[in-house]
Amino acid sequence: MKTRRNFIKLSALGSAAFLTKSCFPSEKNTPSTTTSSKIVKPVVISTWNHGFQANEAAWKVLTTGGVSLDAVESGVRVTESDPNNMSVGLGGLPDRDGKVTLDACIMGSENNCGAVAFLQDIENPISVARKVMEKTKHVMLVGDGAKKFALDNGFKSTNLLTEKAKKAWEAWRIKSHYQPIINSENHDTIGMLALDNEGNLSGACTTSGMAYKLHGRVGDSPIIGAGLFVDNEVGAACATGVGEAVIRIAGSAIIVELMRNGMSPEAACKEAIHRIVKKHKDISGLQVGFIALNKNGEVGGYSVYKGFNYALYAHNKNKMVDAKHYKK
Ligand code: SD4
Repeated sequence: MKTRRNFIKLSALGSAAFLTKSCFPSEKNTPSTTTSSKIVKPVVISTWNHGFQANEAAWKVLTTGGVSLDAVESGVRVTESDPNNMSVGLGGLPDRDGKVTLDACIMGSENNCGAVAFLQDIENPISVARKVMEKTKHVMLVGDGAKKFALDNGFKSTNLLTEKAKKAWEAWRIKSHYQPIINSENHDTIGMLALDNEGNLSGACTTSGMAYKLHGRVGDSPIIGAGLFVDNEVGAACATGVGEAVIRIAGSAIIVELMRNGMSPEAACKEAIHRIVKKHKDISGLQVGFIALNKNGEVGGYSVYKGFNYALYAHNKNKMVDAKHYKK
């Protein structure tokens, strides 16, 4: 049943000048001015090629009566547990000291959120983040404290440094050039957003962070408002790329605010990318990508450089979409 409160919220979204009609972003680089009256749900969207497989797991939850929070957790756990993925969870590239340190956060439709950062030896940080959210009064635990909390809550200690990642680190150490490369070949952070059949939004974001980062460095991915933000009245957004640039503009929170003020998901992501570009004198190597999903089930993405893509599952179809970008 459509409550009055929901109706007001959706009317406000529907009358916004920038909303696109289809769940799939328009091919043109400009936001459509068509208003939308039809809500698309469920929808799940996630970053990079690895999102495709993660979406499958999330979709299963969403189409068997599950809620968006369970969907995003199940979805990104697939990527975390994949030893061949070298930027998330097990098999992630280590920091410059050879330690795999993980960052993750999760946010639900009731402003509920949890996060872990600089967590070692735990394969599924997203589930630890969810436990922080559900079992403590805190939002974020880091380092040894996060690990102790995980072990106390039944998580197993696992060596996350695979032979492949160790070899890559050893090869990097020969020159030790700190040049993190973020592109589609690296398959980077997974950020996932979902809208369930009840119309509720959730998001999850998880990463091993920048390869060969300084020991102790934490990026945007576990920071609510930077790597991920969800406001169930409006929409959700998440980020991938150079975390420092995302933190500096409170990227995901800004995108949700822009959507609240009437922008389409794609236009809001584009504006946030332009803000990053404007604030940096030199954007060489500065890849950042955002994805966003609003209450109507409309999505969008945008990046600084060409090469960022996302997986979109809607209308019973999972597909890869190349994001629009600022620069080739
Ligand atoms: C970080 N944002 O640690 C992450 C890395 C990433 O695509 O997303 N790479 O800064």
